Amino acid sequence: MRLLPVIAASLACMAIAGCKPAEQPAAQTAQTAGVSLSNARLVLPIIAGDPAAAYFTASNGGDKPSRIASIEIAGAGMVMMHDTVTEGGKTGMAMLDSVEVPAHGSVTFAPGAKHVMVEGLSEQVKPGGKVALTLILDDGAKVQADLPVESAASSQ
Ligand SMILES: [Cu+2]
Repeated sequence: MRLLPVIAASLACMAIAGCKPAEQPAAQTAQTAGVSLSNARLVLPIIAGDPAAAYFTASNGGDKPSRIASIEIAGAGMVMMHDTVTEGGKTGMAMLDSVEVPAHGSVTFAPGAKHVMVEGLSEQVKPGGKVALTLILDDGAKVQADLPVESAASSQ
């Protein structure tokens, strides 16, 4: 896992080389997944044009671990999974190619921890609205949720 430097108190990372979305596996027919989403929300940036962030808890009710291979968000240009990592007193972000959701367990994406970074979001996405998020699991299954859209101020 590579540590990316934090840029000036913002979560912006578009300038960092290597900050590219993971290759997406070929989509298969949607199937019943043991993974469900809760507490999902999209938080808009304080400064227009900065990346937005999506947070949620993914729970796996199944007997086998599942793995989030990629995430799609309607109206977004680029969606990446990041972790927040502190190393040698410096905090940075690390790209996550995939994230495991343990069997009978959950994984949480939250501020200051794992998060979903969203760039190039449509200007149509406004606080109080909803935006569709799709988790794509490594077996091709998809999990969808409508995320309420919050302004950065209301989520502090
Ligand atoms: Cu990030």
